[in-house]
Amino acid sequence: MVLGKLFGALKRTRDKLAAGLGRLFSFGRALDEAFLDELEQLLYEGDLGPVGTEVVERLKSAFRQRQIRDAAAVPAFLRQQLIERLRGSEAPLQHAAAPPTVVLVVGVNGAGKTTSIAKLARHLQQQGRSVLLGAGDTFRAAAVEQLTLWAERMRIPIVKQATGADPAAVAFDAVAAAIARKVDYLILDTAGRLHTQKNLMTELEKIVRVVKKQLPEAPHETLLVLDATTGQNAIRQASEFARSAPVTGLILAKMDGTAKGGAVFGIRSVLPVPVKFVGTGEGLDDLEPFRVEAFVDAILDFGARDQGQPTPA
Ligand SMILES: Nc1nc2c(ncn2[C@@H]2O[C@H](COP(=O)(O)OP(=O)(O)O)[C@@H](O)[C@H]2O)c(=O)[nH]1
Ligand SMILES: [Mg+2]
Repeated sequence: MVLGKLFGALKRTRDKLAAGLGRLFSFGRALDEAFLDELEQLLYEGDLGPVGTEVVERLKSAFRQRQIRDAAAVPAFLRQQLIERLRGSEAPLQHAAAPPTVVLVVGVNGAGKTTSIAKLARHLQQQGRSVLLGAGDTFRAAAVEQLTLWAERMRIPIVKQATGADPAAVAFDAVAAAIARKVDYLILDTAGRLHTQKNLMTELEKIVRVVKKQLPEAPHETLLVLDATTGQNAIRQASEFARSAPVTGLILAKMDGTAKGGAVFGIRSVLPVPVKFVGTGEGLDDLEPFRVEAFVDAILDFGARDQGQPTPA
């Protein structure tokens, strides 16, 4: 497997786990309850949360049933378990039966929405798709400018109104323009005032209603952008958004520079939708489709990894 940007981006998450895992696996220690308790603690500290505990519970029962007898078999077992936990979390971006495909992007302020939209537009553009952007974050003056700058850089058209305009009106205009211009994708930015504020959710609902007036099947994707550096906070946001918006996928921004990449497991346990993309930096090309195996391999480093044996069936 090619070690891409994701592997580089997850260095801090991997390093945090690796120090402990390396210690645990490097002395030829016997596999016993103490070993497994230590492993559980390590996974917990690596922000794997309850999933770490569940996986170690599985491991403990495999150990008690003598399916696993020595420490060398643990890495492969763990890897397989973590991959299993993320089953179903890899999926391509949906597209409409007939263009345009409407992608609504939601999330709290600062999560990385606007930057991720620019990256996603670039990604689609590179696949030969035409893209239109809708500047639906009309609350912050800088937000429309920020998206406009990205659009200009990529020579992508943008539909916008003045700061303070009704975001639903922007969405309506953007959908009309997407249909008229026959673009493949319309990506709609939104404001991200705190998700706990009921009016934000009311506003998102209004945007969706307005979009449906012209395209009943749209939005084809509602992507929630979460800031991976916030760990537990991202998990909380995921569960709150899950309750109020029909989120169909996730973008995990800022996976670079965080040691909390393991939060993916916690996020997926409260909001089991696919992780469509991972943000690995601030540049236009710093977006990667999520790959489960590559992700697990990027966070696990046992030092003595090559001792791993095939997982028992
Ligand atoms: N390192 C890093 N920074 C990011 C990433 N995505 C976004 N950012 C930064 O996070 C900050 C907030 O992003 P922005 O897109 O404005 O968030 P928004 O308020 O949700 O629209 C900006 O400084 C971005 O450059 C990422 O994947 N990696
Ligand atoms: Mg923004």
